[in-house]
Amino acid sequence: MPPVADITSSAAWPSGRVLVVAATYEERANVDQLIDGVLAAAPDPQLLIVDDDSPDGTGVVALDRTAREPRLHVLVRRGRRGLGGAILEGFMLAARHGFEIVVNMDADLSHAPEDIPRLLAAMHPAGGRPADVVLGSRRVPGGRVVGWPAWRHVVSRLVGWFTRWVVGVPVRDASSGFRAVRVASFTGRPHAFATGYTFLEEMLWTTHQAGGRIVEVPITFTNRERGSSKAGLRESLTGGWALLRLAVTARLGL
Ligand SMILES: Nc1nc2c(ncn2[C@@H]2O[C@H](COP(=O)(O)OP(=O)(O)OP(=O)(O)O)[C@@H](O)[C@H]2O)c(=O)[nH]1
Ligand SMILES: [Mg+2]
Repeated sequence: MPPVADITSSAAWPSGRVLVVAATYEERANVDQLIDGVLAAAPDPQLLIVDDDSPDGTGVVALDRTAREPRLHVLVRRGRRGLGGAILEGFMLAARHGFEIVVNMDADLSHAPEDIPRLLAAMHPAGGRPADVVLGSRRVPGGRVVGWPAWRHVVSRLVGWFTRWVVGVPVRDASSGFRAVRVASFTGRPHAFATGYTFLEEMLWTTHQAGGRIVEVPITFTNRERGSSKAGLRESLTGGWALLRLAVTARLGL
């Protein structure tokens, strides 16, 4: 059978500097509020939704809105799944359309769109060296998580500890999916990234390896109120395995 074709929004992309990329899978209950929030947070950034053909119609809802929102773009990937792969394709589109910075965020409103200007401002600290990645961090002073059960804190801290001390990425919240990234510093490097959640840690590791500057700014992460988590047991196991493989690569150069 021939592969099914992707669906992309048809409107032309205005030229721009910042592209917000949000991967979605079954986020119908959140996607409208996400679009409203991102477009209202600042006048310039454009928004790309990368949906993996969600059965609940998230992609259709987003595509529908592109007719009225020139700053909104949608890619519905068909025949493939995975958070990392979706974000990576977002980066590639950003590079192709000449954007300088990608802001990556979750679509379930755990990341506040109002924080986007603060992340962008930290890319260019006054008098300091520009950053390659600004990480919205829950684990620096002022950062916090609202609404998680205790076990989520434990797992998240274990992943953070492992990435910092075993893989060797000098940040406190490597699994945060809220980050501003200089597109050229990322797409210019060779990579074979994990297609799942471990993409997030791996991308920081390659940045650090290449001598890139990673800055953490505090954010409040609010547990999702609508829709269901995709970070279930299966994703946790494949993610854990991918993280172990990353540690072996980082430590032994294999
Ligand atoms: N395109 C795409 N997006 C995904 C996929 N898996 C998860 N996402 C999106 O990635 C973001 C993070 O996923 P979540 O399910 O919120 O994972 P989490 O934040 O670790 O866990 P919860 O907040 O508890 O749900 C959300 O915007 C999801 O819709 C996927 O396979 N493809
Ligand atoms: Mg979430």
